[in-house]
Amino acid sequence: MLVGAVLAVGALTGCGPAAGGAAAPASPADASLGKVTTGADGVQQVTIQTQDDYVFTPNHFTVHPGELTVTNVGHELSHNFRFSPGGGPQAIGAQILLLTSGQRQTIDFTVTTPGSYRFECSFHADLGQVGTMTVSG
Ligand SMILES: [Cu+2]
Repeated sequence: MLVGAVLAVGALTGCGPAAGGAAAPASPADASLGKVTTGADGVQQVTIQTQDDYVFTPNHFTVHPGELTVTNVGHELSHNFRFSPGGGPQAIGAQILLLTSGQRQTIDFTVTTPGSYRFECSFHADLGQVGTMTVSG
């Protein structure tokens, strides 16, 4: 299957987390993770995953308002996904309340304000399970 255009969405420079010690996952198992695609209906979609190491892969992506799928490929841990309260220029209420092992869920969200939005697993945010979504203008 042909996958359509590769969006050259901005230069993803400066992706490094400001905080030290955020160990990157050993291998980007799936190259499609974090890649934004646009469906026939114009809705953008992006998929990230999490596992048993308290990390979202990737922990940064850039998107317009759209649809987000989060997959837990972990074997033991359950996670959730939400945009951190007060973590962006606009509140995003869409969230995944519980993501058990092997499960994937999709949320739809609409934002109109460009900027950076912090997301997290609220269970493990203290362990560094956080990330940033950039909404481009
Ligand atoms: Cu978690």
